Amino acid sequence: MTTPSPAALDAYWMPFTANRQFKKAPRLFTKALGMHFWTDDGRQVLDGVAGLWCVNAGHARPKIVKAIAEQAAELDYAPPFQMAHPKAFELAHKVAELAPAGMNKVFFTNSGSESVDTALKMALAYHRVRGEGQRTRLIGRERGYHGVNFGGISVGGMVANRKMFGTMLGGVDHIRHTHDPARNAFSNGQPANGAELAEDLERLIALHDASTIAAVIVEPVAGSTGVLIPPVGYLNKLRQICDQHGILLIFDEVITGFGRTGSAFGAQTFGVTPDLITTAKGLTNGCVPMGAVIAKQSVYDTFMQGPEHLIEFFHGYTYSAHPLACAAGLATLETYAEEGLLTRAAELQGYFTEALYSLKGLPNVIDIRTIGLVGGIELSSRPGAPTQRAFDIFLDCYNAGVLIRTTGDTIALSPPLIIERAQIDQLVGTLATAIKRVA
Ligand code: PXG
Ligand code: PLP
Repeated sequence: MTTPSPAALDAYWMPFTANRQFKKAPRLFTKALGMHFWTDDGRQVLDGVAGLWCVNAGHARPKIVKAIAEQAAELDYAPPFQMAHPKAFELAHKVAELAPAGMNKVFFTNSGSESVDTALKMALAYHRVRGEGQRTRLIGRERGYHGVNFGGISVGGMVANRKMFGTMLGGVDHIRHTHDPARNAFSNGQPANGAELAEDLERLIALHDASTIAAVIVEPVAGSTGVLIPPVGYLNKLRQICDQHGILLIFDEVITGFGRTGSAFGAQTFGVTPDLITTAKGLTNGCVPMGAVIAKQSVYDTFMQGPEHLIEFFHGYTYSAHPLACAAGLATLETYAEEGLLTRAAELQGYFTEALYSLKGLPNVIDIRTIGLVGGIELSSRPGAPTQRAFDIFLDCYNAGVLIRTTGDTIALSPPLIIERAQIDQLVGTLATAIKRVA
């Protein structure tokens, strides 16, 4: 296959991409299998980021491919409002089995962004059903990423994703982020310093009063903003403050869900149970778009009052619990179980961390953060040209046959959980060469 002409690339307005730059030198994948992509000019590229943090079992897994194909032929679509199909219930059960104890109700969406907006609406409605409808405030965190819908960008904390879009949701506030390189650089796992940053929530409670706050949403590990790992004790403290004040705690596990940190969910890795978990990505191994919100039994029960013939939660999507997505999800969870993938990151994290720490001391490397099979390598920015150094390293790796991801001047790695040790060596070795070459 030859690279398309500029005219052939014209109509597609690409998401989160420098369109003009890209179309001058396009990068196209035309095939994927296991740990690899292939480009349109036939080059093999090692996938260091599981597509976009989603292909946790690797690409084109036969069981998942077969399940999707068979489902398309058998039942392509079924309306999800006042109707259903069997696999929606089966998948919800399987997801609930993996979730922390007591979190056993599953609401399906089509993406992480939809999961986030669903969870925020659930939190608001939950308090209203309980007779505390004045709890309308939502609290996010600086440097949080919660997708791109209006709720998500409102509680999110990335200025570029917010500044163009007006006032967004009213009544939102943010606690401080936990990134503290001065105290925590090269922490190797959870940083020791910063549990007290959870007390920033008390500042907002003192300002707004707890009786106005519905929920707090955080990522257990912030992914998109540079792999920020929670300090020891931080999430426990957030949980404790929320409990004390009747505030729901939402963990956005769109990245950390389905094995990324060494357990099914980050909640389990860090031993803290939220009230709602948002997921997407790894739920279907990235094959068919799907997300889910997992709720505590007690949250669900609160809704199940009033006359039984009335709808309890006025929310849902045309494609909630889409049959193809449910089939993909069931086959994905079977694949994870058969191959022990949800705990594989815990087994490999020692090797992965050691490999990444070999980059310490290379030019411009100012921090390395790892947990499970996620890694962040932070580089000092070029004066006056933030993001350029990391982007040049991205291109260098790509040309050398390895796909990585950059955010700001941090390189993020999140390989499929099937990665082998030799492939970790290739990933980190290629990255080391690129860091030196680009310096
Ligand atoms: N919450 C979190 C924590 C995420 O990481 C979303 C919500 C939104 O999911 P959807 O499916 O609507 O994209 C995400 C998505 C990156 C990157 O480069 C990360 C995401 C998406 C795109 C790029 O880090 N995470
Ligand atoms: N816009 C219009 C005009 C619609 O009819 C619908 C759904 O019926 C939507 C938006 C929402 O679409 P979805 O349910 O796929 O999110």
